[in-house]
Amino acid sequence: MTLATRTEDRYPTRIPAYAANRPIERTDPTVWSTEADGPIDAASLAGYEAKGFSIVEGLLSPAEVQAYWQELVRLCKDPELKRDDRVIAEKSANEVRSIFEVHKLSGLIAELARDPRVLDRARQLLGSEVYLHQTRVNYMPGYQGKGFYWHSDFETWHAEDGMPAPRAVSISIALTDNYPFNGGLMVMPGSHRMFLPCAGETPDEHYRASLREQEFGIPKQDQITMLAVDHGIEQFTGPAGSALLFDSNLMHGSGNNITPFPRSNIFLVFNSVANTLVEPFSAGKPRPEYIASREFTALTR
Ligand code: 6CS
Ligand code: FE
Repeated sequence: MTLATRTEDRYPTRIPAYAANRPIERTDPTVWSTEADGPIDAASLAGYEAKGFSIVEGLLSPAEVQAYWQELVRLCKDPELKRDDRVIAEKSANEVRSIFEVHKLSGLIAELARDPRVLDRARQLLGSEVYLHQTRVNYMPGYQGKGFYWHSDFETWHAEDGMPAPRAVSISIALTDNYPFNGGLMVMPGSHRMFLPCAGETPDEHYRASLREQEFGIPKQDQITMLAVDHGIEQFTGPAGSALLFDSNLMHGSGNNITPFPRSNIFLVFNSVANTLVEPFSAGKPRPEYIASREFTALTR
């Protein structure tokens, strides 16, 4: 590969420990367009710019929640799917943890990604046409649901999928009530403006372990402490049907769920068509396309 084609790496990560101890100031905008370009009003845009996330209460109606919940149950019980690589089981139990590329397994979810309430918000935040980088359903079942340690999604998508800049947004739609006690997502407001390089080299086929329990691409504790002290921690709680929109570089994590109440959501990740994947910035091979799509055609209604 000649130097000319190598995309400049403004967010180096998975580097030796001595070098991975200084946060990098984000050099990209968070919100890429204005109130005139979509359904999000100026105040909510300003909130998203400042905090790196925004909550939409009642994005889905109770009837829609019921329909998508049925879809999750159908997918979860599908015997064919059980052996599919896109189904990730919990580490400690034979329970479904996540199903990836769910927009290809469910026409209903494919439609949801094109719904103006979802698609127009993603376009407005990213200031361009968008495509689906990744979709999944997380079950976070009762009693056995294991959480996700603190991480930035963009750190992984940059290192392992070749995503050049943090110009992507995740939309997490709650299909069950999110309580503080059943593994609700925790976020550090404003942390999206700092990129924390992580130490260590990406192991081959890292995704086979990381999607169950991530060990590489997580920041050192003193860096997490610094962010938590500077920004605090907020938790996404709310009734089924609410949605959390969050920046790809927002520091987030969730606890285990030992309650009887599942914390299930649909997770749609939109990337800008101006930010399409190149070679991984810090991994040997790109991850499979069901985790990081390389179909860059813009989504239309
Ligand atoms: O590696 C990934 O792409 C996934 N891992 C986590 C913990 N969150 C984002 C994403 O779904
Ligand atoms: Fe994540």
